[in-house]
Amino acid sequence: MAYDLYVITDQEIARGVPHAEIARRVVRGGADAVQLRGKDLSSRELLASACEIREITKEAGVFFIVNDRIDVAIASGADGVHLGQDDLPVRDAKRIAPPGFIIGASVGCVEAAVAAESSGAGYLALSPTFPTTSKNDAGPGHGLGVLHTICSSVTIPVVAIGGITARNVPEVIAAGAEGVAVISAVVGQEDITSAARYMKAVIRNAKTRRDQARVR
Ligand code: TZP
Repeated sequence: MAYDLYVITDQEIARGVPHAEIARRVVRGGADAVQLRGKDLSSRELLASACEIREITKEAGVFFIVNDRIDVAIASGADGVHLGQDDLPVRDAKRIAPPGFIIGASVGCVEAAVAAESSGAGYLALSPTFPTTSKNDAGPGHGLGVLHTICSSVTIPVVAIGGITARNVPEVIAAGAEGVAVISAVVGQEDITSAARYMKAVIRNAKTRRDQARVR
C-alpha cells in the first residue's frame, strides 16, 4: 500500500466537482490513495459515492479509504477507514473490521501515535501538520518537530495532513513522512489532474533526495 500522494475529496473546495469525479481525476494524476470525506452527504449518498470510487480505485490499483464511517467503508468494499480524534477508537473499530481492513488514525502527539500503533492502526496522520483553512476545527499546526518525533517513534507509515503545499513537501518528507494527505493543493486547483501529477513528482523528488542523503 503506497501513501505518497493521498488525496482527500471535498466537493466544496473542488467548487462543485462531485466526489467520484474528484477521485477519477486524481487517480489519473497518479494519486496513491483516495479518501472519501463526504460530510455534506447523507448515508445513502455517501455509500453511492463510495461504491463509485471503489470501482475507479480498484481498476487503477489505488488504495481507497472512507473518512469516519467504518460502516460505509465496509459496505463499499473500501480498503480501510480513517478515524479522527473524536471518532471510534482504533481498538474498537478493529473489533468490527474484516480481515486485512486498514484503520488509519489522526494523531496530534507522539503519545497518541504510539498508542494508536499498539491498538492496531495501519497508518497515522499528523493532524494538522501545518495550519489549514480546509477543516474548521483542525486547530494549530503541530509542526515538523512533532512530525519527526512521531516518524522516529513508530514503525507504521505516517503521513502529514493539513496545510501541505508543493513548497513544504521536501521538509515534510525529510522529517520522515511516508507521504502527504492533501485537499486544497490538489482538489482546490483549477486542473485537479495536473495538480495531482505535479504533487506526485515533487513527492518523488523529495523521497529520492532523502534516500540519497541516507546512504551518504
Ligand atoms: N484533517 C486534518 S487537516 C485536514 C483534514 C481533513 C484538511 C487538510 O486540507 P488542506 O487543504 O490540505 O490543508
